[in-house]
Amino acid sequence: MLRKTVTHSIRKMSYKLVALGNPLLDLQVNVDAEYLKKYDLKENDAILADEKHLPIYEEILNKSGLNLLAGGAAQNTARGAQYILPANSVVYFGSVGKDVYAEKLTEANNKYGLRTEYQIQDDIATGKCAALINGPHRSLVTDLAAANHFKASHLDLPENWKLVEGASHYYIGGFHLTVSPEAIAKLGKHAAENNKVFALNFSAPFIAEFFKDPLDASLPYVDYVIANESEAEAYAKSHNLDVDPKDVVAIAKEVAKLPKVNTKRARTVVFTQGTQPTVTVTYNAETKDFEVNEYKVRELPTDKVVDTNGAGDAFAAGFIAGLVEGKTVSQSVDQGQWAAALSIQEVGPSFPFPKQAYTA
Ligand code: 26A
Repeated sequence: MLRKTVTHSIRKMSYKLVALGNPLLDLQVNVDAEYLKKYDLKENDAILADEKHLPIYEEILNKSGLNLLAGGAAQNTARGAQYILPANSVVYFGSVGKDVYAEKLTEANNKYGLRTEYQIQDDIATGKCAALINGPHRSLVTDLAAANHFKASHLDLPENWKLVEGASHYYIGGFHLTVSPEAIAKLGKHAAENNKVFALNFSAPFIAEFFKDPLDASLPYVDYVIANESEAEAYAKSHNLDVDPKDVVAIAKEVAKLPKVNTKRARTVVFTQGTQPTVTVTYNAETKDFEVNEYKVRELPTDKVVDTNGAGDAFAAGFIAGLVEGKTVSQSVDQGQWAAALSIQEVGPSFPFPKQAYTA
């Protein structure tokens, strides 16, 4: 009798949030401005590595203070959301190799209770990201490797699709637009057809710039856009918007009113701006009205800032976890800002243990 009950509850258990992205191991190290200059890197950016960047990975292995940390933007968000939500709430999809890097990722994810359903590549290494910290800035240089080989068909495996069907919320790292727009569309269609919540992070300026077409193709599915001010600016420029590229409210309005597949939900655009207020714009397609709000951030004294690697992912974690919990947009933004402040006080895209509980 007891066994029967247990089997039943396991079968019924469903993960509310499904996340998709590029699992990476972060090689995080402090560098000076000169080092960034040598490789033509901006102090705050995230890029795909070119041939000329490849020596960086060797060089930083020999630098003192190197930290190996679980990274990958959407994976960080998934870990962060699971940190906040009850056990067995979040499952993450991505592709890794069969190596110690993947073991490191699994170790970190286990600590947070994040379930992963990786597609595993036999002959390709797990992706890595050189996270070059320079004071409050971070420059990220990524070699996707195995992460680049994720296939939408992985979601079709019956046990994986069951997880997709069981979820109510979906979170996509925009970085994955460089890998499998097909997988993103598959999840987007499912969410729209079933009136579930679908969120996309713009992830980096280069996505709006160089992956404009797949980005535009995914936006009709998106209920919540999450991005920062530099990504908003890149979007405005690459789409030739007739607005000031520094005017985040004007850009958010343009994005919010783009066509939408699921007309049962309004689109909300959330733009963070570092220590400046977070802006949200929600478009009501019926009345053609915009609701605009601004939220001050929870500013930290500078001596509490450890690094900002993963700060945006942590914000997204608190925000999407809030939506899963049924919180309002403004409550979810506050939880996002709380999560970002926690993560900024840790090394890399991490959260403190023992777990801290959110307070409004
Ligand atoms: C495709 N690219 C460039 C990337 C990334 C990435 N995650 C997915 N795809 N480039 C950097 N990151 C991750 O961003 C996190 C900080 O927001 C890093 O691994 C880092 O943990």
